[in-house]
Amino acid sequence: MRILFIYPKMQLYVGFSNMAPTAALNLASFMQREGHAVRIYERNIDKKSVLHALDAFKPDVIVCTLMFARQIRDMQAVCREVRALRPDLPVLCGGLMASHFPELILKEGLADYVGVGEGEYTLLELLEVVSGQREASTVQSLVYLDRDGEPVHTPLRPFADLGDFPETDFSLLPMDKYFAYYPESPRTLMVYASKGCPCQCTFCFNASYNRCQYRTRRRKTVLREIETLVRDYGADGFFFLDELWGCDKKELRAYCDELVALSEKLGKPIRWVCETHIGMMDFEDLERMARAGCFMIPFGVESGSPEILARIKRDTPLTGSKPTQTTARPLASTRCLSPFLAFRTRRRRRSNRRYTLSSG
Ligand code: B12
Ligand code: SF4
Repeated sequence: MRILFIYPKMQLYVGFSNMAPTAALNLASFMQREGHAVRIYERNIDKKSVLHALDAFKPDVIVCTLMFARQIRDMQAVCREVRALRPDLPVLCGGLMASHFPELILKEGLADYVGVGEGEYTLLELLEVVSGQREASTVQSLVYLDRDGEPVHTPLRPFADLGDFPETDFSLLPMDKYFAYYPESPRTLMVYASKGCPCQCTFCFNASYNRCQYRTRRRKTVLREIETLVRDYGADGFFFLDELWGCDKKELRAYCDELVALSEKLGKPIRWVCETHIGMMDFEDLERMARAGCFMIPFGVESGSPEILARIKRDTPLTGSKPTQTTARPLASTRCLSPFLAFRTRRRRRSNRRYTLSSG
């Protein structure tokens, strides 16, 4: 089938640069490997109308990725246009935001089906539904409206092995439009090595979206992607999108060693940023990461108060020496940033601040 992926406008705040829609890009790469023709109509970059996208590609189906609430307005506009121009085209939707509010999308008439969570196998099966070869009720992780307009939720599917997914095909997007600027690496692009996190912080999407499962991609695939982005697209830095980079210590060490080797092979430094859990890293890890090119680690501290941390289930035991701004600083200028202090109560504010300052 011919699949037109639509990524609605992000309406980013001033200061955010455009970033590649990794979710749509990975899904499109997978569907391409499965033999479908794909194109991504990226509304943050492509200023042409949807009519142009429909005429140029002549899709059989529309797949819309909705990651954030701020994309809904644009999705409404673009879906209305698609419905008016090509009422015959099925519209399928997925992504983080759609996964959390599928009924809203369906009742607004924005899509015919909503896939919940990771889309690769759900979308593959959904294509059989829209081509009349399969009943929607047999597709896991799907939400749709029955004849009476009542939502039907099928059971969630088990997680796939990320090793079965193909290498990302970056040629599907104009990657040079997505460089993020850091003084250490002015041409930074995004990659990911794993999905999910074993922790269950109450405020985080991880428990519902990833069901607290941590899964890794094949290291070789990720490193090949990094090599392609440096060699063919001129990237000099990477932001790992993983929820919890380095959760598997063996992988952490292997990545660091292989990034050093890759940087020697390419003859240029590879700088990178990752996000992780403050309780997981010890000095040795940080040193290794800094040597391998890591220059920034935005940690979420949330609160310094043990009581609040317990209440939000953010009290995973801290091991090793606590890495903080102070301990990380001497490591080849690695920055440990963003002590996100999201949880404060008026009564506890003073003790919270005291704990936070003493632990940071
Ligand atoms: C990259 C990223 C960004 C980038 C987005 C760039 C872009 N163009 O997409 C930037 C920096 C702009 C960003 C901004 C924000 N972000 Co952000 N971001 C992420 C991050 C790190 C990665 C998302 C990603 O691409 N994952 C990789 C892809 C491959 O995984 P995936 O999403 O599961 O992909 C699958 C599904 O999307 C599905 N799918 C997609 N389309 C379809 C279609 C169909 C039909 C089907 C079946 C399936 C399907 O299939 C995909 C492939 O498997 C996540 C955390 C994370 N690690 O996921 C946070 C995250 C999504 N962000 C978050 C937040 C809060 C924000 C901000 C609101 C922060 C802020 N306060 O400003 C802003 C919002 C910006 C806006 N305008 O609305 C939260 C959302 C929380 C929630 N409950 O929804 C997250 C989860 C981080 C967190 N732990 O809190 N973010
Ligand atoms: S450690 Fe981070 S990614 Fe994991 S559940 Fe907590 S906030 Fe979410």
